[in-house]
Amino acid sequence: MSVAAQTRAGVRVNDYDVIVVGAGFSGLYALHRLRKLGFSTRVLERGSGVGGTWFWNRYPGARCDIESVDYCYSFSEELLDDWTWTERYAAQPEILRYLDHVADRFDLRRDIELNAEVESAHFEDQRDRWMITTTQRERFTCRWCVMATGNLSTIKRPAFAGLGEFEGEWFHTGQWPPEGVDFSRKRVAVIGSGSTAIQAIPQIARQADQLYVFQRTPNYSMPAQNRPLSLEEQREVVSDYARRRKFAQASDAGIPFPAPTKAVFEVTPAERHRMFEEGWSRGGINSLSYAFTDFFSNHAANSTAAEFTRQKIREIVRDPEVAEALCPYQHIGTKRTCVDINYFETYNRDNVHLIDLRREPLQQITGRGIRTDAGEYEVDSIVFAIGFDAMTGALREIDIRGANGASLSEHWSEGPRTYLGLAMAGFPNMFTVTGPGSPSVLSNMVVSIEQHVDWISDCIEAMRARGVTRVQATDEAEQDWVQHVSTLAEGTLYPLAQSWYVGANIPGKPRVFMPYVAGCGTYRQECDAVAADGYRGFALKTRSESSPAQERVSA
Ligand code: NA7
Repeated sequence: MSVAAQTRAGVRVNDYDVIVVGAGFSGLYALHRLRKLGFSTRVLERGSGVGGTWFWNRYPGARCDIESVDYCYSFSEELLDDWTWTERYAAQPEILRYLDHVADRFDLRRDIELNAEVESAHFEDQRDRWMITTTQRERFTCRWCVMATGNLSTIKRPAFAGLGEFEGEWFHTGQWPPEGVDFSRKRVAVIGSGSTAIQAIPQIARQADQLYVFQRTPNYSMPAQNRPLSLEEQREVVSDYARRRKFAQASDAGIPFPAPTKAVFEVTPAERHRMFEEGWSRGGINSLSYAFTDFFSNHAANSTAAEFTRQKIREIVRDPEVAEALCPYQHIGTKRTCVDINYFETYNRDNVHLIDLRREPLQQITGRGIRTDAGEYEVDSIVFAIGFDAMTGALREIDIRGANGASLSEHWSEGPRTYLGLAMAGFPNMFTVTGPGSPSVLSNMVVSIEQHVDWISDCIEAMRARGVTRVQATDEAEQDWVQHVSTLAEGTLYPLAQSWYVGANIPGKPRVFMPYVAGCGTYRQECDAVAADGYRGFALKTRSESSPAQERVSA
């Protein structure tokens, strides 16, 4: 199992059993699990530190929208015991500290290569191994390749006319300078009004001299009702953690709350209002959606929560014209609901100005600011909170070629195709963590990540035990899964939204609803059944069928 350095045509090649791409929540846990199973494993991470999403997204106000006590690993009781969260929703620096702590605590760093950006991954048919190359010209071979590349790790690049002429400074929230940015005495523009902007705007407003928010589509946002977490509270949670996490694993969204039992119109309007008020006071991403079974499937049911939220916005924002411009009218929840701390309240500040791009479309960036149909706004800094090429971007950025040189970009030219969100037909021995076709971004990511990493590790271990050198999803299994995911989504309101869930935010991206909507619990059962059926839907090739060359390098 040890690492052997080979020389091919004079180039040093590092051999491993497994290469994991990415050192965020997924990659760190994958390394821990695989190493424990005795696989030589190397993690390649393009950042200069571990943390993935939480390494890059350091913009002011960045925090998780799942409660800290659930947005963390459950694989180690010791880790649960020796870490405490300070707030109900941890801020980015604290989450990054947690991931750094995990890397140290489990001695992971010695197998992580930082500043190593993977450029290509090519499958070698003769040897049943992947050849991975980084932009630094390092080469690695491995039997198994685990893409722990994240769902929101490829930014949508600002493609605004005139940006090159802008004389001030500009930033993308997803690539925030580690040293931070001081906006005091500055006139700042924020472009965007998604989750990121909604977190950043209240913070920037407190610092900047003037803040101009350029909003194209208003979004629904629920109050976080964030608060400090007491030690007693956390001790209580940890004392019963196994049960709590089991509950989350069996739930739809990967959070430990009971599933709703009633449809919206099964209760009286007064009762519904009371339940929405209760949810709003409790706060969080599921403030309103937690209560009803038909929230995501019935237009009229969904509209009741949408109107409730608009009413809240009108109550909070003093200027009725600004309040109306902030009111969303699409379905609530079908584009990820935002979670905020004083977002709508921020528009009551004198130094905050909402620019409604539906009334005055953005024309271009100029040397001094931003020009819309109504005039020019002079600013010193521009913050692009314009999102990500979500779910597929990070994989498509890499030149991935599977069996017979097939390219993943071509395989996905009409939208992502996977089996279980874990594997792609024609791309043997490659696994994706929380890939398209799995609950991923519709769930508590950490719960889904642990499930995927466990499933992948168990699969690789089972393959080793059986002497399998090549495992790949069959065309048929992939086709059936793609159809299944799509049929499930069609029974909901989700595919109707102009969201990054369907790729609507990236010009030219095929419109396909990417996540699996039936929930974490059902999904886990599907994955477990596939494994129990001897990896149904995967074609396996054993060592005895391999060539002598394969024998020499097999794990
Ligand atoms: P999102 O949710 O994709 O939001 C991006 C925002 O940027 C959204 O308001 C967009 O408006 C706006 N945008 C994007 N391109 C433009 C252009 N060209 N002009 C004007 N406005 C634009 O990304 P976030 O980073 O906020 O959140 C992503 C996820 O990260 C989030 O759901 C959480 O899970 C964490 P549009 O809606 O397209 O009109």
